Amino acid sequence: MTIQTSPSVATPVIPSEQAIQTVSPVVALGWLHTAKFLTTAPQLHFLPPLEVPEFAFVGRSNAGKSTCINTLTQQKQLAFASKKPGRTQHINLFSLGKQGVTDAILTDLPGYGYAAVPKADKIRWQQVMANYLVTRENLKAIVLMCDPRHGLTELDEILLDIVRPRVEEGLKFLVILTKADKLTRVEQNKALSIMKLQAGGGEVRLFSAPKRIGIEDVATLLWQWAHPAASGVSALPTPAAPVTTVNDEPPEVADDAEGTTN
Ligand SMILES: Nc1nc2c(ncn2[C@@H]2O[C@H](COP(=O)(O)OP(=O)(O)OP(=O)(O)O)[C@@H](O)[C@H]2O)c(=O)[nH]1
Ligand SMILES: [Mg+2]
Repeated sequence: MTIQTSPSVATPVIPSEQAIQTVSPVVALGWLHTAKFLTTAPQLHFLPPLEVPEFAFVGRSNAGKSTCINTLTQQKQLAFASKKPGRTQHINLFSLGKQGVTDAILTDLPGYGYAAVPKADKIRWQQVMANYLVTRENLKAIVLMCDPRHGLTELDEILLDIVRPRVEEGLKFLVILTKADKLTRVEQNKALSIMKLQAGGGEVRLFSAPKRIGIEDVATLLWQWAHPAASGVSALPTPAAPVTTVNDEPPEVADDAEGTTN
């Protein structure tokens, strides 16, 4: 599979350093708990243009994206999590904000790499996702969910190539190593060290929904990214040119199903 992007036409804008606001995990989790379903769309152009920071949860099918959103928001069934890979099939937006004032968005994206999806659907979806990641103007951060037992897959690497120009321009990047409960402490530390090397300066966190590992840490990070200290600089990095061609209680957490391939 090859994914080509047209050359960037946007002038790179390097945001100046923004002071990091400190926040207690309780406040960050309280903020995430305000999450409400906003809308769902099969394609990018059906999404409403928004101005608040948006956090996109991406990754291999079955990696745990929907479960992570449910865990962070402490809502059992906000995002549709399932043992069967491929259950999230639309772009689903959830709004966050106290007193009914939306100040950020969580986006649950369909996973990739599920072998049973017909090839035409895979290609269509890859195009939708690439366009979303490259052109969504209010995208503030990419949260890449990765099962450390599998590491980065070929499709994860392609995704990283697609978003690299935007990350270089200031888009935040977080790798969440999911299902950390499946690893021993030694394996967790090893996975963390390896991913820190691969993440190229992005943040990396261990996470487990049933063992509640990493929840406060990830919640705090997302809150900080959504609320950079006022500095007169836009919180949102500049999007690049669109992709032109594509070929080719805590929520209940069941043990994960397999069935995905690259
Ligand atoms: N042991 C364990 N299982 C998890 C964890 N997170 C998710 N799972 C399980 O992994 C499976 C897939 O979870 P989902 O959240 O639906 O995964 P997804 O990435 O949204 O999958 P798609 O929508 O297909 O892309 C489910 O059976 C979850 O219960 C975790 O932290 N630990
Ligand atoms: Mg899902």
